Amino acid sequence: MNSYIKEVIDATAAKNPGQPEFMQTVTEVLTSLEPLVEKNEKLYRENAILERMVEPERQIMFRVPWTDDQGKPHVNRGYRIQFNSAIGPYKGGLRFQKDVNLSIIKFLGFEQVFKNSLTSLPMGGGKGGSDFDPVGKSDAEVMRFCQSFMTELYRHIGPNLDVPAGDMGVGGREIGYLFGQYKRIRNQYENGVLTGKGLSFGGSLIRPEATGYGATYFLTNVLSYLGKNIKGMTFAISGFGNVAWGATEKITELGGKVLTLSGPDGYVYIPNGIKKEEIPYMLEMQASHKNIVKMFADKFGYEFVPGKKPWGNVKADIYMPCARQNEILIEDAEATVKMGGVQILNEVSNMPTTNEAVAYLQQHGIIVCPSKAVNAGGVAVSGLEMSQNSERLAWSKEEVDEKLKGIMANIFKQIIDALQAAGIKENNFVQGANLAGFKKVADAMIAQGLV
Ligand code: 2IT
Repeated sequence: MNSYIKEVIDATAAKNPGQPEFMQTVTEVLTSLEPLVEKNEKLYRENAILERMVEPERQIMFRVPWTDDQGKPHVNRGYRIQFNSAIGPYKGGLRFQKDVNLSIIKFLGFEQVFKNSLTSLPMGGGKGGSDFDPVGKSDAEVMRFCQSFMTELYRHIGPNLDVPAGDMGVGGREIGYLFGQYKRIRNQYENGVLTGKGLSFGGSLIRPEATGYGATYFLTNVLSYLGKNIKGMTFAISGFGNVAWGATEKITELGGKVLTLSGPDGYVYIPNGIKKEEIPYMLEMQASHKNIVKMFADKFGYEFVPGKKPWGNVKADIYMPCARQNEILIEDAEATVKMGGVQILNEVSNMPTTNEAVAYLQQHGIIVCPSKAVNAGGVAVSGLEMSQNSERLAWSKEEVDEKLKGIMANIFKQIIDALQAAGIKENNFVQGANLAGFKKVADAMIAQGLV
């Protein structure tokens, strides 16, 4: 390994003990940058590019007190990591989930920097959230939590400073409550401060669908590059949330067959592929906030496999994890290869695959499309929402969708170009995405001096 890369990985590990997810992505990204760092080592060292790339510009952690419907007090921890603003204001979602910790928010923030760069829109990288568990909470409890969270967060964000959005556990309902409190405290109608808003107050058409649609558009670019077609291809999808829903809709529309959905409780097996009319039920399951996928199997009479994930258990042409980080472990990768039949892993959730599992799948001829590129459609349409808010105009569904398609095609092109520039012959899209996303941010940082 290049000595500069090794030094920075080692120093980052020493400085950030107890942050396994953050170290996982730092190791994955930095290691893959070898061709670029070899070529530019002197320049990058003089500008402390790698050292600055792994150190967030600002890290905010705060107390979030709130009371439940019985009047009992609770205290959660809030986070906002403002990772890199070289190419635009910090931009990235908020995750409300019980396991959230500093390592998870930092891994998400670090990945967001490169993902946002790949969209070609002027957005820096940030991420935030809380260990608040939305499962089983009433609307009123969620509202009080969001108001308390924003009462601290408002002073750190703004349309030209930092623009949060949703992620796991944060959807239209939460963004509405967060925006209401921000507007009240600031006494200004700055709707560009958050994206993923409702249509009546500055939200963009296609934003709810954008991550899943974009992931499917990305895949269609990959498939045509490989001389293949999505029609008739089979898919195993995990999750049943917003991202899985958008992907399922678009895949089904384009003639693909979605064979599975999953939840924390297990997976549903749909032998002939989900039917168009069954897809809207995914939204009802989400709105119930129960977080169980068995509801789908019960409703439509499909087989439910408790406590398992589809990986290595279900044969499908394409795997599309849409649930959470590290859901495909080395044992899942081994089972997948042993079972055979899987051609492409199209990662939709952020970092769904461990570094070891990615390497194993690639070694065994499975093409891995990295989440940084595949799921960038979500934040890309957030960027388009910011544009519409600045213009004080709203674009049509067709206009946003066309722009999203163009952005996803352009991301794939950047990956191919980066691999060519580095003289890499194999279809290592993981490396290509890192090289392309990183280079633009590094160039901007060098131009702006040591800040
Ligand atoms: O992971 C992601 O890119 C998101 N959760 C969306 C971020 C955004 O600002 O729309």
